[in-house]
Amino acid sequence: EDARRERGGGGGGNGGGAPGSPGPSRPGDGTVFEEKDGRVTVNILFALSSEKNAGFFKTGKIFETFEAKLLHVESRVGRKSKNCPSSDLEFFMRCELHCSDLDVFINSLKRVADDVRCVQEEQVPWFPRQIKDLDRCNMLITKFDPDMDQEHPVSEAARRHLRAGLQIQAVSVFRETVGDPLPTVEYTAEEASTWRKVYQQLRGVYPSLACRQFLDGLQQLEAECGYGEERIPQLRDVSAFLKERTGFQLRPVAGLLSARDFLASLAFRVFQCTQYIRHGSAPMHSPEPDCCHELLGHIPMLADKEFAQFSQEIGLASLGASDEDIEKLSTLYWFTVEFGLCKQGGAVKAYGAGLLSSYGELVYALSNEPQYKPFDPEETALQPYQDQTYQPVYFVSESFEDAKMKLRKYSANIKRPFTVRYDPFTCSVEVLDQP
Ligand code: HBI
Ligand code: NLE
Ligand code: FE
Repeated sequence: EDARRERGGGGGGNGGGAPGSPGPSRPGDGTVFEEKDGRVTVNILFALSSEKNAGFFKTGKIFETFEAKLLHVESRVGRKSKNCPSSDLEFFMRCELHCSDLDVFINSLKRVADDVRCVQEEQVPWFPRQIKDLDRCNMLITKFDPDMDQEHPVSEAARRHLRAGLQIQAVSVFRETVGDPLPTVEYTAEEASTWRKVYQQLRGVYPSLACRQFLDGLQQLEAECGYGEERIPQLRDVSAFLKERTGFQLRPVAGLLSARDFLASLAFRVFQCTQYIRHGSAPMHSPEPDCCHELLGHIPMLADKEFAQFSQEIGLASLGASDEDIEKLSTLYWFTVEFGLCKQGGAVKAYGAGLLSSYGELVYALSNEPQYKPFDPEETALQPYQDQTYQPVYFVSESFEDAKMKLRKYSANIKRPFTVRYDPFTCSVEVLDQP
């Protein structure tokens, strides 16, 4: 809960920590909003250490003295930051007061509280800068209730998995470097049989329907990573395999993440994977991701260098983007990484993971029945999409190279007050402020 609020997104106050770190800010820098009659609205953040907790009442006195009208108050357990090593509680207050009082008001607060700052109304949403920050973005959106959804039966494993979800998320992405490997799962005989059905049926149509890069990846996985109908590959082995090919690594996740969180991890070449398997009664299509979808749909593609880079670039474009831009990038992701088609040797082939893991939709998508449009980010980003059944329209790319160049051009036009650059040596993003 704390981590959520830390991020400042959605409802209520703002938790600070915008890119370029606002630091102590002054009136006139966009943090203060002039209202009528010389009164202004300010967002103020301050911290109180445990020793100074009595200070809270002193701050109250200051608000009273300046006749500051409180509009919103939040408190939370503080981060132990450099600025304020012993901060125990942080307060966020939005208030209205007379603009001529502002300087004195802030200075008075500084006498009784630590780390006093005005924070901007419209902040850039928080985003991860380093791979380890991904631990702070894992908002699960459980779009379905495993006990309630009659239309889409969910396997027992999925149920267990969802319940254990938060525990899984608590595990650090650093587990591999600190020698704590990804969890392995013991699948039941019934689950193994679901995998076998899915594998056999899809494997039969891949040679004619899947793109070349996918077939190459799958072949390598079969030769080197234990892929086959016999058993469900473990994320641990697959992650190690991918890391060597394209630097992508896997992270277990308990279900659907918010689009913002999901896309952010791609910026670091981290792919969030579910580990449970779909219900045995519906092997040919699952509306939610499951391990068949991740292992068969995504992994072979992520072993391709060009495609890996395409995926990472969507992720980089999403960092700190507005909700509206996230929605568009998410739609682009949907119609490319999940449901994309591409031209190859005079034919159209599938490269989208949602197709490559669903026998039903794979055959349908290439049946000439649905509508086909050329991939054009500006247009594709606005196409409404379907996440419960087959897509009514698919977008066809000329090649990954072409899709990547088009996406780059599109991303360059996304309005952000900074640019990001990925540093592969430190696996972190550098944030460059624009003038
Ligand atoms: N979360 N775990 C998981 N897997 C996905 O494929 C996924 C997600 N959250 C959001 C999402 N996909 C879509 O919104 C994409 O279009 C980003
Ligand atoms: N429909 C896909 C499948 O059945 O594997 C999963 C899509 C997940 C977005
Ligand atoms: Fe997917």
